[in-house]
Amino acid sequence: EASVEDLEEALTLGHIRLAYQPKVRCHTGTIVGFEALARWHHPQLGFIPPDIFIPLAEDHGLIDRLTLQVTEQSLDWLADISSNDTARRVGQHVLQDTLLSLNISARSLENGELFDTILQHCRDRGIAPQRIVLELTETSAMQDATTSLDTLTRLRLQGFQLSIDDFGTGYSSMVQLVRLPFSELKVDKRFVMTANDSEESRAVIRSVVELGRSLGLNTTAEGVEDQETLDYLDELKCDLAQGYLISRPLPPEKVLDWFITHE
Ligand code: G
Ligand code: G
Ligand code: NA
Ligand code: MN
Repeated sequence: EASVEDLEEALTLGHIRLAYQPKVRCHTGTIVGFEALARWHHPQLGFIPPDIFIPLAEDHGLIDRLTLQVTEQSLDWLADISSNDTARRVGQHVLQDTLLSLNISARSLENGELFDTILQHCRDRGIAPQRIVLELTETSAMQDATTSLDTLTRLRLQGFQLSIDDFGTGYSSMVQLVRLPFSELKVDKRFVMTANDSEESRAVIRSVVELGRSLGLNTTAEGVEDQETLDYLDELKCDLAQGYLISRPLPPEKVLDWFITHE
């Protein structure tokens, strides 16, 4: 069991690393962006999953520190893969426009200063905030829609893109969805992973894609594990896909190899 002291130590020693999972267009397979996912390998305890340490960080006031570390690390990485140097190595410039998705805890939305810092980190690296997608889970985005509205509107005005993660598992009303300034809906992977076998899952996916289209939002399906599901999503005109079929979350040193093989 990892304790909060272990986590503090990991933050101090820089032991929280990142994996990057590609997001592609359903129809063409072209790369659109990467989602940064936090990883913690404890020297003695081994791999500790984010489902364990993210709630630990949230419950002990460490989440903003973690979010900042994740942000700085991934912005450094994004600047690196966006460089002319990298473009020369992979023979093209597409990576200069790729998006970076970051998972943001509901807790952190209460901290306006955190996002001023994140914006400054973008500026320091010459990265347009338009390339940064902040993912909030459906439940956290809708939790306190009136207070979130101010923060979210401000983030949107600063240029950040906003995404609702795990969509379909919470209880958003149409009114909330229309009012909050989101640019993307991510269909929860539990529906996508069961699409082949469950008519109910397919019904949920169809409705979310349709809803996204009506509201002018991008729809992304996460948890795409096989070609049949990807074909189905393409048929529905779902915009983007993410999942093991395309790629598992990759350590930074493997991303360029993946990209070269994939293109
Ligand atoms: O990487 P994995 O698929 O196991 O992620 C499990 C959960 O942890 C997901 O809900 C994911 O959103 C969350 N998660 C991963 N990295 C981060 C992070 O940097 N910040 C927050 N808040 N959540 C994260
Ligand atoms: O809550 P969030 O959407 O951020 O969670 C992302 C999590 O989903 C990550 O932990 C990632 O490892 C996992 N994931 C991504 N693609 C797939 C997939 O195709 N299948 C499964 N089972 N998990 C996936
Ligand atoms: Na996510
Ligand atoms: Mn999700």
